[in-house]
Amino acid sequence: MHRRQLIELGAAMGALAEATIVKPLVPSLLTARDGNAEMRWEAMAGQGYVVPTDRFFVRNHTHTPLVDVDTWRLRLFGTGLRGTPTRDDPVEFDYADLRAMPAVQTSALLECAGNGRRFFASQQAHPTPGVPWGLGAVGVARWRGVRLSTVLRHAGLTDAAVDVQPEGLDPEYVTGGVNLGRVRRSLPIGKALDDVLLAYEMNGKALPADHGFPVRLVVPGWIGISSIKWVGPIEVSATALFSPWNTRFYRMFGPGHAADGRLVTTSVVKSAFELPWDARVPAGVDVLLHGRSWSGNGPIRAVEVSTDDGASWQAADLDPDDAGGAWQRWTAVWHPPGPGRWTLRARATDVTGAGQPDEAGPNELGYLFDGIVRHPVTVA
Ligand SMILES: Nc1nc2c(c(=O)[nH]1)N[C@H]1C(S)=C(S)[C@@H](COP(=O)(O)O)O[C@H]1N2
Ligand SMILES: [Mo]
Repeated sequence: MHRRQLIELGAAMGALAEATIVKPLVPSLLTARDGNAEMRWEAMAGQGYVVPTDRFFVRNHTHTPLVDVDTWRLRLFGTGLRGTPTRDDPVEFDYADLRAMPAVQTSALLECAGNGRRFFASQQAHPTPGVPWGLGAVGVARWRGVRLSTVLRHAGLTDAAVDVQPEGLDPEYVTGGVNLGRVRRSLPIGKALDDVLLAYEMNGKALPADHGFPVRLVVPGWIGISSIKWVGPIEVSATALFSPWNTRFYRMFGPGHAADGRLVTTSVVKSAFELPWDARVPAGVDVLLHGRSWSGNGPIRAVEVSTDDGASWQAADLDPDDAGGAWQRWTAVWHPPGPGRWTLRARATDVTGAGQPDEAGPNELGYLFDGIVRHPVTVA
């Protein structure tokens, strides 16, 4: 074998050994990014309300673990539970126990806090560390599972509980030579009892390995890190709980923020066209632009589109089926003035009146990009 072939073989084997995601990363559906995978927005063209599982984004701090459901247990412990069960002697539920509890189904949106991060660099000359997502680290799925509140009550929740901290069964996260332990992030008890799900199904099937099999949290409206995958232990505490995921990461740091940063909880307003980046559209015809907008604050009230560098804006037509939903599909007609390079813009306003500024608030770790994205299109 030639040296060159050997090198290629070695690289291929390395890629296999380092594969962090189980499902196939079909290039027309997903873009690989540093061991993570981003949905291609053009892969949503002609799709329904939910994102099919084959193109749902994946964000792994390490890699997808293969959890044995027969030995898997949810293990609840801490000072917020009756009798203060300990980590070594917790209240346990197995998979069948969860399946036997009242089930609920909901369509909820999941979005990485860093979705849109690359636009801090490309549009605002402010590059940050972290996965350089475009707009595809987001998706809506149909989740089925049991309410976290139901499980907490079965486990003996007391009035003293203030924080609930689920922990993943994926490998411990090591960064900069320091082992930060298992991925975990606390939720205040108010949110935990409100609308949080312990989901065991996604889009009508058992959770896939990459999305948290056997059980994950789904925390509607809150940034993706809240929705811990492969959950095993859950600490329920009468005092506040801290981890690097609420002290060091997922906080807004930098000018305009306190020295210890501001905790990120809910997602911001965003909009995306269901088009490839640098899409090519034929000249001389009207184009029906399709897109979706969403916000962690609640439903979208209005969407506007500009095709002339923001000089004028037209109201997009909102799909009435999505009113009050996890995201909002919309369309707008565009008459391209002629061949050449054009830039499309979309901006949405949510029920709270929050909109999308020309520039997102810069922050050191590149979270919560809510700026208007300039989407290049070539008419030829
Ligand atoms: N245990 C565990 N849970 C996790 C993560 C992880 O690496 N480990 N990543 C989080 C982040 S940052 C995001 S954005 C979402 C992504 O969920 P998905 O991969 O199902 O799209 O999962 C969250 N839950
Ligand atoms: Mo994330």
